[in-house]
Amino acid sequence: MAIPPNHIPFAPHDPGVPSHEAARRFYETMRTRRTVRMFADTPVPAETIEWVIRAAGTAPSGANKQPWRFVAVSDPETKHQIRVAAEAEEREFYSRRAPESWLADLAPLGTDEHKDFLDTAPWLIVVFKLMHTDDGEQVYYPNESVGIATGLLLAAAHHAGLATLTHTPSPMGFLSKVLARPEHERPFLLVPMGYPAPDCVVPDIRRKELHEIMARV
Ligand code: IYR
Repeated sequence: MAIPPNHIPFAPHDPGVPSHEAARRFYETMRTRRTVRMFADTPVPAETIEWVIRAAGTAPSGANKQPWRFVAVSDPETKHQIRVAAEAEEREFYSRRAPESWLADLAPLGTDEHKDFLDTAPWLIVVFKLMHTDDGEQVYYPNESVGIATGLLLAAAHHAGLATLTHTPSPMGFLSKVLARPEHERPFLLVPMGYPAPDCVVPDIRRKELHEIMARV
């Protein structure tokens, strides 16, 4: 068959075991991922973070515009500035903005306006969505694209033995300011990354069973 313009042969991934076995093993790895709010201050090499971000950058995106930027923060001063600003927003959220029903839904998670982890975690990965590319080109499905990339980021970190937290201080505009990001980058998610604290505990939650999340036609 003639190769169409701009195309190259595809090299599929071979898991080396039957697909159900490969899929099961990946599930067994991923099922141990938990959102963690208690981090150790143990350093994580920048090289690890770079590989994790490379993995995130393999995500599909609308028209392959790759509308994301991952700002990796390890500077203690900057982390602290982020903590101070995030806690100010969160204080508003917990004391005024959040309706009672939302606070009731959060109660089992034990979250509050104290965000020690923003100082403690060795890395804060701030995920930005690009409203247009750095060259001014249009982007497509940026929310879907950056959402998928962030999912890969979490999976790659977990695969490397690192814990993550998907943190959504709201509104997140302060991140653009503190990190001096250009106008076309919009804060999407704040992901503290590092090793869990030795005494780390997590909420006792359950994941939905397959029949609850899957329908078959
Ligand atoms: N952003 C706040 C509140 C919060 C909201 C949801 I939805 C959560 O699942 C967890 C927390 C905070 O980070 O505390």
